[in-house]
Amino acid sequence: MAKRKRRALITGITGQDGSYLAEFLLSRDYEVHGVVRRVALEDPTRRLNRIEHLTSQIQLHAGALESFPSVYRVLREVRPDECYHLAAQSFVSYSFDDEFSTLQTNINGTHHVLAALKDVVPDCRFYFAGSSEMFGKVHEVPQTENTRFHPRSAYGISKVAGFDLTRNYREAYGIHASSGILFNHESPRRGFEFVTRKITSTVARILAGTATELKLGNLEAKRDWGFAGDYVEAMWMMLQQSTPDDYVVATGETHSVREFAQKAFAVVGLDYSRYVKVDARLHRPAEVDLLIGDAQKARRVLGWENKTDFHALVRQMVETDCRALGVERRAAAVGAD
Ligand code: NDP
Ligand code: GDR
Repeated sequence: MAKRKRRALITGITGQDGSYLAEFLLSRDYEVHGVVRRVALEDPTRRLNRIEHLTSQIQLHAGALESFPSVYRVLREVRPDECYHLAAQSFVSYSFDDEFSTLQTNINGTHHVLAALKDVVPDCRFYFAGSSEMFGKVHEVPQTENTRFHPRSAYGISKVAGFDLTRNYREAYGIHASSGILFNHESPRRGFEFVTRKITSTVARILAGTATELKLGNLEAKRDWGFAGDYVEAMWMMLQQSTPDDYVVATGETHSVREFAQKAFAVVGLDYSRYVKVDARLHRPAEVDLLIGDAQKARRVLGWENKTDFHALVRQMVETDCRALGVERRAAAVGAD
């Protein structure tokens, strides 16, 4: 008899990570299901754009993260072997504008998924999308699984709560629940509001003649930036372990926003200092100044490795944005110099 395919459910499948994870799981012969907001099914061209190329291979289910019955229903319909809980209000800056919706979506959403999973499919393995924002005002450098949390935003607080909920479901109810403490990871599919994509998409627009400057906030903030495609593999690896646990996933290198901008403009032969303008309104009320992760445990236990370096990441993002605007020839001509 043919063996049943392993079945994965991804919340947040329409996001950057969800799209790469869906591709990765399909390549491993999983049956892939995703939870999406009902409006996404009504407006697929815009709202499903990152997974457009996958829609014939995956099954989508309408569900509201804020509603326990709706999450429960999807889990009962799908009965997954593995559940990757990625859905969240993920933009830190917005969490200062609306703490309430960020806390509600991120904390209750995680609680709903865990509570339903415990009832419907207690053997299902669970992944929680934790974040380096939990370290916030860092207590040590680099940050490991043992570094104390000190979140600096409602977003960071919501992720600490999700992390604690995940650990508690593991310890109290024996759920195979793991958290990845993932540091920033980017790609050409990154949302335009995040600083990396804001920079690379504006570089392309400047080259195309449709923008003349780039307004940024804090140029000195330092982040440990990796490639999303590499990071989703770590999520999967965590759920293949016999024992659930928590892992830092990071490159171990840190760069400032200024360095990112400098490099991105340099890819197309431009001097960033002529275009970047600092706008004080883009500074955050409480900033996370420096993040750099130590992923030794993920390397040792999971066998995970970071395959994309900072330079390759910046170049890939700039080139993709230039291609989308038809200015890749100009960019390539300079890049070849
Ligand atoms: P994105 O912002 O690209 O995607 C977020 C996803 O969550 C989207 O599918 C979005 O759906 C969904 N979502 C948001 N709000 C709701 C809601 N109220 N109900 C249902 N779905 C909702 O994030 P990433 O892919 O970059 O990140 C994935 C996860 O990993 C997030 O939890 C994020 O906080 C976390 N994380 C990300 C890191 C990174 O550097 N990328 C680092 C560490 C953690 P829709 O398309 O309908 O809006
Ligand atoms: P972050 O990502 O907050 O680290 O959260 P973001 O790209 O928004 O900010 C990174 C740093 O850049 C500084 N910055 C700006 N940021 C934005 N968005 N826009 C600007 O114009 C700008 N100018 C400077 C910020 O102050 C900050 O220091 C991301 C998200 O993916 C989270 O979901 C995830 O958990 C963390 O990474 C790890």
